[in-house]
Amino acid sequence: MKSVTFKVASAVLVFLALIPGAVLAKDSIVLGFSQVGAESEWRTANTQSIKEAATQEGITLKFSDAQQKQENQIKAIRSFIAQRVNVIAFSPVVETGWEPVLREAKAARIPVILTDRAVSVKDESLWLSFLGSDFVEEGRRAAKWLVGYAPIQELAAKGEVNIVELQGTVGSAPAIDRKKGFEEVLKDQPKFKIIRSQTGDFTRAKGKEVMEAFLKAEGKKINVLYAHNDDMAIGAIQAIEEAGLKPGKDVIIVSIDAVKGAFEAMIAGKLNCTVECNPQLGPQLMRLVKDVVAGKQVPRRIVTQESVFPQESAAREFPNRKY
Ligand code: GZL
Repeated sequence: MKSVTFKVASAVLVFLALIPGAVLAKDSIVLGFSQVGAESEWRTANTQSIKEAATQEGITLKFSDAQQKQENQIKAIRSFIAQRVNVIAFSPVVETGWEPVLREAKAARIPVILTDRAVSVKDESLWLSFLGSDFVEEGRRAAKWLVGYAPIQELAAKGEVNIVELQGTVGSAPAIDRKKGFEEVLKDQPKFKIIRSQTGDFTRAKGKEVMEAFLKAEGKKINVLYAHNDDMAIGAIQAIEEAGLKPGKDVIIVSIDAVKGAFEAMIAGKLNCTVECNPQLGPQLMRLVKDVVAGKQVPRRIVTQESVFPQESAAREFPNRKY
């Protein structure tokens, strides 16, 4: 009798294993995650949060770092499909060019979750849920802080406020949307002019290089730097100092992410404000993965809660920061 039961049980297990997404046991959930890269303090914190949360939740994580190249993310997603993971999640380095590989995931009946950044696809069924910040709102918050900053109001009362902008990675959702939100607020402020705008690809090195070019072209005409992330702002701070100017005074600087380096720069008086963009998406992502595998309904869009940190709050807030 026993051997019959054993045979039936093993047949059932084999059958289950053939059903894509079938889960044999809680801890057998396998998540394939394709990460943008390791370009910034934000990204490092985001990766750490995802890895720690997967371990915490007993989820097997197959993690791939794309070094900011879309072709590497596409390769990783194809590999996850071939390995028949239960769920695929990724932070798309740019918004477009994802239909083919997402159609392959759909054909393999592997659900896809977007984290951090969005994709632009016609067929909305190619992804199940998007967990991440509202980048347009982050851009609005940066501009609202700037317009309300007393020294800038005094400058605007006397003449124009000349802004240079370090954009994030070309074609990425944060770069597109942070620019959009910032300009939306400034359209009602005719004195505020963006006189130069160029990508620094979210890195310190490129941020410094482009700021050097801005300073060479515009010099002391620059009143404000708006950087789409803190890493580019920190690189630009070095360029401003090497040009003999005082960052945070001669050039007012507002950036986004609220990473440790930004708090250190604010405490040193070299950065004036950072808008939070929370990278700690790991726990929410793992809860989403479990719900998806359990066949539960999941929200289409989950927006992370975030704050704004002006320089005067930096010393008080710094000890509480987790990334
Ligand atoms: C934002 C994230 C951005 C960060 C940068 O959610 O995609 O990418 O703002 C990072 O620091 O490189």
